[in-house]
Amino acid sequence: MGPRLLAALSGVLAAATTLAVAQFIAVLVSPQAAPLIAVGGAFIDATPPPLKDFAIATFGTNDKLALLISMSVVIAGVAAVAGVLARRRWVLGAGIVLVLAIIGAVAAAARPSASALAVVPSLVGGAVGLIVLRILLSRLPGARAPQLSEERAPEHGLGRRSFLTAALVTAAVAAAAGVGAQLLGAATQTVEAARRALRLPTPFRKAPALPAGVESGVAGAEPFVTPNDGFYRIDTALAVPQVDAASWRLRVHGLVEEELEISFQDLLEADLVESWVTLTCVSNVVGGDLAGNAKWLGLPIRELLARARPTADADMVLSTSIDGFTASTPLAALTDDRDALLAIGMNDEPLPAVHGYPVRMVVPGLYGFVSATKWVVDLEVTRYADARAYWTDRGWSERGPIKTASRIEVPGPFARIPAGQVAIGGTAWAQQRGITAVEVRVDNGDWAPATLATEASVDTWRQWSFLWDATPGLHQLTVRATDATDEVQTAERVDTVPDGATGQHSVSVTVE
Ligand SMILES: Nc1nc2c(c(=O)[nH]1)N[C@H]1C(S)=C(S)[C@@H](COP(=O)(O)O)O[C@H]1N2
Ligand SMILES: [Mo]
Repeated sequence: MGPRLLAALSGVLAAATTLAVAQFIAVLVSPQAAPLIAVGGAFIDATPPPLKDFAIATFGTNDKLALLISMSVVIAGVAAVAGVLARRRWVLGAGIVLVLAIIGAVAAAARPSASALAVVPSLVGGAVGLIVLRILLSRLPGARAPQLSEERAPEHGLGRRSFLTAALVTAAVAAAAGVGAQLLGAATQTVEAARRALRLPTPFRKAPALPAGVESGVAGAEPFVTPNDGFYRIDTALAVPQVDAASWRLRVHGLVEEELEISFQDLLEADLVESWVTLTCVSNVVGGDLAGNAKWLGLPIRELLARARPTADADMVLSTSIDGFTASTPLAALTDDRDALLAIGMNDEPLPAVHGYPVRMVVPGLYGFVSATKWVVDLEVTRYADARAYWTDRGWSERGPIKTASRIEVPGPFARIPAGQVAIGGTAWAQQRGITAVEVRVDNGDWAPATLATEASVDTWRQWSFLWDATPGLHQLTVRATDATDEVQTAERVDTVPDGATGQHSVSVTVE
């Protein structure tokens, strides 16, 4: 390797050390203050809707991992350039490192819920990075001996060996800091420990037992109840917010006769209800899997609002998460008789951290982006004319009633299946309205009725099945649903932006 390449390597090693040290300190200060997390968070907030849509469509719920990897690649590139520059002109290279550290610090300080200490991880990391870069460059073959006396230069071992040793030591230090940060992070997960220790109270009103026959029985179809660890996750939080239930408070204020504040203990002691509700994401494409069905336990939001007494001119509730995300929910959807909940339980467990522990909103009939605020800490009763939510500011709609949808789960796309009787199966949903019919079409044939599985409630999805006499050849299967308003799911293809996709789901299969 030539000295230029080694200088580039020095830059990359210095950057790795910076990030690892900053990560380690962030565990002590605040996980959200780690530079990658803070800059990534700022990036997510600034992402234009088409790019966000592309990211979700391409990487699905791995969009965060994809972002972190892309950021690391970019930083490694910039750091390599900084190393090469610093070899000839120290200030240039050092300047780049400093700018990166300052970007990290500013991003961390600008995050919602940031404390004054938020700048510390990036700044200390940057300082360590500078020192590392300086040491490595001084050991490059042919480098001028740093300061000291001229005579000592030769025995200073300014050769490949000396550089290699320093590089290995640096890599080891960076790796140790990174691993240490992980271990320390795990050891200090007091929030997760509190979550595990939490016993959910007995519901005041239990969810009705699921009727027999809610599953279509088609092998390979999605389960009717989505297990918590298989439930889709969509949010803007690069690091999952760690919220202490004991100090959690929810403020209800704005256009109300009486402001109020409740604690987690208040919720545990309230009359909680259970409800089966299917949650869906506005970013779900036709046939997509950004939907899940769970049994939620929580306090009807209508009861809180009844205590706060919204004034007559209010028409919206702006809910805010501890990480700054906001959603605008029609006041009517939170005061009518649907089970709009301030939820603490999901499928008989405390909410998992990624799904909003300790408290989130669940509102049947509305896409998550306008209703399902996780880690919720504030409800402001207001008006659509006066306030805008997170995604509305980014090109999405201010309201988001869920559109009637259906999908084919079995057979999968491009499946090869034997001729004869084949069970086709899938799920349809139209929360708040309910599904009354599902039809299947083979190629350009007539629509034929599918068999509906039993409905659990109008707020849950409904499974269906269809027995098909498959004949050899390439076939296209298409599905459409009808909701209880007699509206048949449209074939017109509409994009997810601004208020949800429409169109019918098709799969192509080969019958052999
Ligand atoms: N705090 C917070 N809550 C949020 C979001 C978010 O980005 N931040 N995303 C919303 C969106 S777009 C959806 S679809 C649902 C998804 O909930 P889940 O991740 O539990 O499935 O959460 C909603 N609540
Ligand atoms: Mo969403």
